[in-house]
Amino acid sequence: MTRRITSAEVIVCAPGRNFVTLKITTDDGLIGWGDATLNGRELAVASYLSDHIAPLLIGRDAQRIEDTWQYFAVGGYWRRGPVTMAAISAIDMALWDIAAKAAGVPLYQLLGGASRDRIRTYGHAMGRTVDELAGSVQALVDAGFTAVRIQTGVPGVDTAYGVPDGDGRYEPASAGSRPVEEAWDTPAYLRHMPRVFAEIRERFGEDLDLLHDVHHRLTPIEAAQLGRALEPHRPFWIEDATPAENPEGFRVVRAHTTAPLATGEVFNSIHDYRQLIGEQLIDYSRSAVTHVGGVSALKRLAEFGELYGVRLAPHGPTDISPIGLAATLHIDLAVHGFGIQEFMPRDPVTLDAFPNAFRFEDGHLHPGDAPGHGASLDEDFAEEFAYTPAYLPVNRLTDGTLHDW
Ligand code: KDG
Ligand code: MG
Repeated sequence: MTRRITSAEVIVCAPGRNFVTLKITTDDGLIGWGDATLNGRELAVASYLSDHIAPLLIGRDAQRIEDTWQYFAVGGYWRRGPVTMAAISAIDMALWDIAAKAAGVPLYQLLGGASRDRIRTYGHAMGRTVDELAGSVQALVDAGFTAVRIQTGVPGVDTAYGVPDGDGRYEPASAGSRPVEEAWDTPAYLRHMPRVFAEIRERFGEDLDLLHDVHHRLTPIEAAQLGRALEPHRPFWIEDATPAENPEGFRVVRAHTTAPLATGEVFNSIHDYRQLIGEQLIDYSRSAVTHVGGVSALKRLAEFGELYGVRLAPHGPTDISPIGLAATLHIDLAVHGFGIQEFMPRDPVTLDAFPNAFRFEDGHLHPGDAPGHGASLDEDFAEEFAYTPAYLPVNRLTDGTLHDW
């Protein structure tokens, strides 16, 4: 029995922020939804999908998920890359959604069933000062989180990754025709961050897990220094301590610290992890279902990591749409080698545009039991929110040199 794809539509909209969504329909009336959002480069993926891929999807058997993945990832000749892989991710998510809907079960049941009852998450605590940060940590603890990512301003530096300028939510991409320029000072950061960890540990005690995202800003030896300095305060992990495309750099970091390391949100293939996982240079793989190749690829990554004790900790910021987050949660629930899930609250208008079945309670998420992955796009509602160009910031050192953001 076959189930033919009859249409593949790409919808670009901005309920709360920009999103690219793929809607696949089959000849027996099933609809599958995929997230193809690539922050700051949305239209490239939309064109890749609608100009090059959608025409090839028509008539294919929606049940041949693995063959379709290989058809576009290998059959396309040009391998990998964020645009290609975001497109493939959306197709894969939509086809798994259709498969689970056809079976009448939540997606995790097709992925081996639940390996746990609920998914532990970490929240984002942020503040320009340590006092503000402590207030934000407290709010997360009050909401039930047992793990928090701590990001704060560095004295003498005007901007900070992960910290909003004013009150309210943090959203790094900003609307406009050019990226905003931010500032960075590595020595000031390296002096400040251990004091922040000490203070937060002191105020909140030993039980709370503390995470921190360096966002690729340190050289390997600087990252090693940070790891050593934070070690007494027991970080749960240090994320993207050094640019991820230099896997040998992680050998240097590893040689000097036992602080757990997480990386991978900018990766778009399991191949990017071969050395990092194979040599046990990291402890958590951080890919997004939307960027690494969908449900099939994220599950494969979790299983590769299991061989080496590297746990899956999927990327879950606001630029992963509720469709991407929903698909992620089914994998988190099903795979054995799961670590923790990032969870950033979405703009309420985003949640109105993307009805979904996942639920948050007491620091944990569950994907829900609706057939499929449980999320979709309300197209009529979303039509009111037109795409606006927006970019991630760029970063400069105090002397004006461009630096990793
Ligand atoms: O698009 C970039 C963001 O997703 C990224 O800055 C978020 O680093 C991030 C994280 O860990 O959530
Ligand atoms: Mg990150």
